[in-house]
Amino acid sequence: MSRRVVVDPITRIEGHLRVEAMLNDRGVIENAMSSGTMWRGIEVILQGRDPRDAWAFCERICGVCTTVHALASVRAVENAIGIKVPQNADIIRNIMFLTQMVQDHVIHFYHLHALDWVDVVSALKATPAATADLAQKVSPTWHNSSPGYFADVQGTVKKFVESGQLGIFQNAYWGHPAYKLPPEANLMAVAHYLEALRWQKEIVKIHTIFGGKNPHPNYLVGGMASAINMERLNYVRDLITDAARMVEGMYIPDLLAVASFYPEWTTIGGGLGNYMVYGDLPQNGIGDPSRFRFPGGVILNKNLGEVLPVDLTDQGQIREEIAHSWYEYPAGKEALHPWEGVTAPKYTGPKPPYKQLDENGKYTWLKAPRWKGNAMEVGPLARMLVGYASGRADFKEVVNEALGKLKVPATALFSTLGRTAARGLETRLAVNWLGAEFDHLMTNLKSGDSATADTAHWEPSTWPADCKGFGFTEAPRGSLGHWVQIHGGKIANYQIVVPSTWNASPKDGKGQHGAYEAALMGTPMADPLRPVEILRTIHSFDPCLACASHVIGPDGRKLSEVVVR
Ligand code: NFE
Ligand code: MG
Repeated sequence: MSRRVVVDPITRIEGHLRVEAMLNDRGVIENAMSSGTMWRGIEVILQGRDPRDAWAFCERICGVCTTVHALASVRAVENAIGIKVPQNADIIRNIMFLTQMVQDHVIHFYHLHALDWVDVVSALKATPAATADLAQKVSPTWHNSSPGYFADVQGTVKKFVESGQLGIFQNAYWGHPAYKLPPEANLMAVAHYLEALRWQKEIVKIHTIFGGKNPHPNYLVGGMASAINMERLNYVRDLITDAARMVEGMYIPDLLAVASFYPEWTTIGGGLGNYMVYGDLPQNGIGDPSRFRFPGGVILNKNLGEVLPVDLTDQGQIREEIAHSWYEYPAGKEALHPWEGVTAPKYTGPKPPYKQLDENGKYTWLKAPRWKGNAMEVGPLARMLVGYASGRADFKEVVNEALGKLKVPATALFSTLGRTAARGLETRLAVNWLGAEFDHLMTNLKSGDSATADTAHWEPSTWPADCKGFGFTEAPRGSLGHWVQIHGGKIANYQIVVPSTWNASPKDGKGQHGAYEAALMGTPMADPLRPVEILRTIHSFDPCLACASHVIGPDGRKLSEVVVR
């Protein structure tokens, strides 16, 4: 008789995710379901609108990956119409992209994921002087490391805990035996949690300088509309310098220090072993993938010896299935390429509040995207593996250095901890590239090239009557694609396939699980009433269900529930 653990909603993510895990007699997860519990329908809202406005609607799918849908959207429309943007537009978009990636990954590590590994309450037992010794050893270049500094942080945490109002730290599993850090490491991590919180509001000023605001900066079909001057550009340079110092001085040392206490998590949570990357960060236009900083490709069955090509326009490659999703397709259709995609919601689940979903029926608002019929994992781990397997020296250097420091083999990457480490390693690449993109922009401006947009095709009268296009990017959580069909100057169909839809997808028609579900299977759970193991693996993907199902919330859902039957 198996037991079912239900976590709904999973917190410290974006959006509304429910996980049901079935445990065997030994307390090991033997089956799992990932369910997106709400729906909004941005794809439906876009029909009939002006394609030049699509980015502004799409961008508001999510406040976390706050730029990526706008980027994919303008690229899709430009691809359909046949617009080639000036090089400075690509560079500014790359700067926006990298700013988003660095901010999002740091927030994920400290504010969404760290508390799965760091026990805040244990930090009260730390000796500030010993914490200072540890901090000076772990992150010798980081400035805040005195005993007085850590005593102050500890005092702040103490006030929190003694007030009995833990606020955002409420409802965690403090004291759970799965927490392995000594009190000093916990105190150091809590201090850096607070520092990262202050830092992340600074770095996004880069978005406000090039895009007018954050969240949801402005984009433009044809390029970028950025009013920039020298004083602002100098400020951007300072913000990039600070970001690099923070990533190298604090984030990466903390990541490696925390990881060293959890070696068992290099063998848990690997899941599918199939990885997909569309690629991004053009150096010679979006039409030349050979010059992307993030190379695209597919790895199947953990085979790093072969990287297969991905084609978003090949109707046999990317297709969405709905065998276990609350949607309907036209009669006889089981899998549709996004250009033929249909978004017709049909809820057939139980009336909420419900105790459990049926794994043999439909159980989620997410479709199941597949690549040549295979379930795929997308995101930082996929990107690091594809870069590594493609033989790229920059990827190999950061991966090999981390494996060496942690004294683990490359196979350790296929795991929950590998996923979390990959996110940090790509942040090292990203912050470095951010500086390089900025330097490139400055070189162009100094040489007199200040064009940031091509508006020759702004008027719909210059467009083909019927056209279709695709746009893509590598969002923080993975490969993102938008597909648009334009008839008579208006959007006839718009389909979005999002990173978290790939990762959080349900089973497909063949019964193949999505990445979250596959990664949970085989995980031993110490205490099903406090399912920290489920949180560790699910958080390692950094879920965003707002993106995945383009959703909002109905009334009356409980804020937190763990049911064990
Ligand atoms: Ni809303 Fe997003 C990212 C996109 S979802 S966070 O990154 O696209 O996976
Ligand atoms: Mg979609």
